[in-house]
Amino acid sequence: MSETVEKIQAIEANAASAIGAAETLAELEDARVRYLGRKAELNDILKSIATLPAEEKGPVGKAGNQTRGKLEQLLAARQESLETAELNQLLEQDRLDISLPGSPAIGGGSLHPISRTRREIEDVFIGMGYQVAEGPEVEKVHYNFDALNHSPNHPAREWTDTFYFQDDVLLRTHTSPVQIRVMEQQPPPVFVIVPGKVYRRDSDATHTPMFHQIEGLAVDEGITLTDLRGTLLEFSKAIFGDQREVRLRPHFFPFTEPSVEVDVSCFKCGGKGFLKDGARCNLCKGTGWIEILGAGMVDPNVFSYVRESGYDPETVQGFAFGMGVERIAFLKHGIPDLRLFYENDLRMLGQFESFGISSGGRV
Ligand code: 2NM
Repeated sequence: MSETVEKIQAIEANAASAIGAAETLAELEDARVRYLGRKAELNDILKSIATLPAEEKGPVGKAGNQTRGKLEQLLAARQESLETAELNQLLEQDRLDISLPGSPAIGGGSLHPISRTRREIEDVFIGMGYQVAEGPEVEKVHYNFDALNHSPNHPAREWTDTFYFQDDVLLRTHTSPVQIRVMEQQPPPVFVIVPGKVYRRDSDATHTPMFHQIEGLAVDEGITLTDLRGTLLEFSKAIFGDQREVRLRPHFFPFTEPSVEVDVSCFKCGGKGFLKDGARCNLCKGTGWIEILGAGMVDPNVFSYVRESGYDPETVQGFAFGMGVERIAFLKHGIPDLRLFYENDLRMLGQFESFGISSGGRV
């Protein structure tokens, strides 16, 4: 056998083992360039056939072409098996296991404790036959102060206490102006509660510049302070527990005469002022009573502003009351700082999730 044919056989053996050893398509391409590329040794040999002695031309040409054909086959086979392996690896990496559990569900929302307390309070009065009324937060001085019998120099009118837009337009400081608007719209009898946001220039642990009020108004012929007391006793029992009692203390409000502050017997110590272990009750500070709202008999001067729509100060009587929703929620749930209601910290809000959601009579 000629030396050249032996060389071809050696090339074939080396090339076959390089092809078999290629682990990636890139390595296989290197082997192809090296053994079958333009500058490959086998190529040089085939190109030099013309210069060989006549008796060698045939065997060298045959051996060279056979080797080239065989290597091309080996390359194609190796390429196919590497491509299959690569594809299988990709498929394995991308496999989607549809039996795995999904990502944790996003928790359901819940009513804000202020909304919930507001609806609980609304429900108590809706149960007694009251209607819910709402009105504007941007209000005229006439409805916010004048028609509510505030004297021209009443301190609440000061710009230091109240947010003004203009001399006669402000952010309402209570929801009472809505009661005047209701009376303008409908003659007595009227039984309404008015929930909503109110604004005062005040800010510390127990006062926020915006807070929520619920006020109530009952007007008819023959309404008395006793009706007010009975209504607020039922309200207190519904919100703070069946065993509660109420007491009325004299007070002053511009729009009511007489005016009272209303206390509920302490629901922590049962009104005793001390706890089971004898310690002074820290909720009522040992007094047995907790202040929950202000109220009174509507001043006849207020009716005179709405006389036109059927409120004759000589023939109708009414009671009114007002409470802070934050204050009720904070007493009921023992929340230490009113500002916590507005930080929207889910650790706080999440503690109110499990309570039933009441519609407050509306959606
Ligand atoms: C309170 C306390 C006492 C009140 C009075 C009126 C109206 F419109 F009838 F005059 N609305 N709200 C009132 C009375 C509000 O909040 C502490």
